[in-house]
Amino acid sequence: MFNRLLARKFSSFTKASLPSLPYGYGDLAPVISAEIMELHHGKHHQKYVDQYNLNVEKLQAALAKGDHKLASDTAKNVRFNGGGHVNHSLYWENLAPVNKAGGDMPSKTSPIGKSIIQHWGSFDSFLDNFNTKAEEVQGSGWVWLAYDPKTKGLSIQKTMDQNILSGEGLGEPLLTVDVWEHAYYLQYKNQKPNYVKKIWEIMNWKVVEKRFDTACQMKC
Ligand code: MN3
Repeated sequence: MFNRLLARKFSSFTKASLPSLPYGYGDLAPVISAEIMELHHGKHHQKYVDQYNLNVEKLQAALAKGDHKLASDTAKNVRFNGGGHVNHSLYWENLAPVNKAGGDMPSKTSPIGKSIIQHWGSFDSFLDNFNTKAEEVQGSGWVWLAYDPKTKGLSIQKTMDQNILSGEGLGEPLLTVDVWEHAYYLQYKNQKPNYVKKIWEIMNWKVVEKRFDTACQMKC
């Protein structure tokens, strides 16, 4: 009886679901084509969600059975697919169509604007440093503008595969760019630098500012 109750309690988890986008698949064109968006959100992100949910259930079953080898193997899949879901959700949210404030840079006197200028001297210098960091990602990964609550500092970071920023101890995410090939290859082929340069035209800085305010709890 107790075991059954425990199993029921343990197996109730809130499944991940694919977030709907605040814009249409074609609305980020010409920076990101509708074809890429449809595949990236509808197929790739959906698969991370499905595999995460499936592997959490497998992990629960393995733990209930006391199969620790299977639990350990399955936990890797939970981590990878859960990271894929979290990272893509952040990425969609920090993009916006050009006619909906996409690409509008923050004011130089806003908290995030001041902080960027303090760290990199100018917005252009920040963008150069970010684009260079994206080039340094060999294989699949993500590039981030990160906030470290301990030092109150901004930094540009990269994570590999679907590792999440805070999980790597690299701070809180303010902005992310997916640099897996599936994010750009259909349109930009092998020209990853062109994709990263263009993405600033659809960056939603309002969301970045909101994340910054939340991360530093207005003590910037
Ligand atoms: Mn992706």
